[in-house]
Amino acid sequence: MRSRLLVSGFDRFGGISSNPSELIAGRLASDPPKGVLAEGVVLPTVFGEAARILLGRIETFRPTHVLALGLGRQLREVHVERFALNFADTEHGDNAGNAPRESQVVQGGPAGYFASLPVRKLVERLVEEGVAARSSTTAGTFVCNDLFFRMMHALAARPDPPFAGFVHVPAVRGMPEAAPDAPPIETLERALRRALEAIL
Ligand code: PCA
Repeated sequence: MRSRLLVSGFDRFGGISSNPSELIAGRLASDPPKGVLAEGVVLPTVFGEAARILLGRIETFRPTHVLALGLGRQLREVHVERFALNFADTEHGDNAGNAPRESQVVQGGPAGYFASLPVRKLVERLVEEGVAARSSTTAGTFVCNDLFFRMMHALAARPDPPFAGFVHVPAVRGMPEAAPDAPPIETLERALRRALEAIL
């Protein structure tokens, strides 16, 4: 069966100059790995709302694989996330002004879920493509983790769920927030396409 990839990114948040996850998601969707049918979606950086939109797209597109992307503004390398946690805590509001403190994403839900995309394989392929990358045990406690947890929680209830995971990218070259050795966006895009080719 032909793989169907749904790839998401986020809009700008918290005063950043741009969100590379939005651009990369768009480029991967319009130029997907060979033989793969892909769709992209840009999500608002809003607790709950981002997941509602992504889950709607999962319903209509019926992907075999879901890759959610976000910016980790303080990161120096790509983080392939292993766990989605049932926890939200932020000092800074999201794009709608929500700022949950020490709360559960889903009241009474499980503590967490594993990503179902092959984390180690993705990391290995990214590194082979010359991109600094590692597996990470937490996607943080802001909107990215909220999206990741809600997605995995919803998919856990389905009989034949798509493989799903979350990847944080660092600020890219040209952004004022970027580290001096930050990769150009094209490098990240190419490496992620190659990594996806290996798993789709
Ligand atoms: N990064 C934020 C939310 C949106 C994004 O791109 C995060 O890491 O939670």
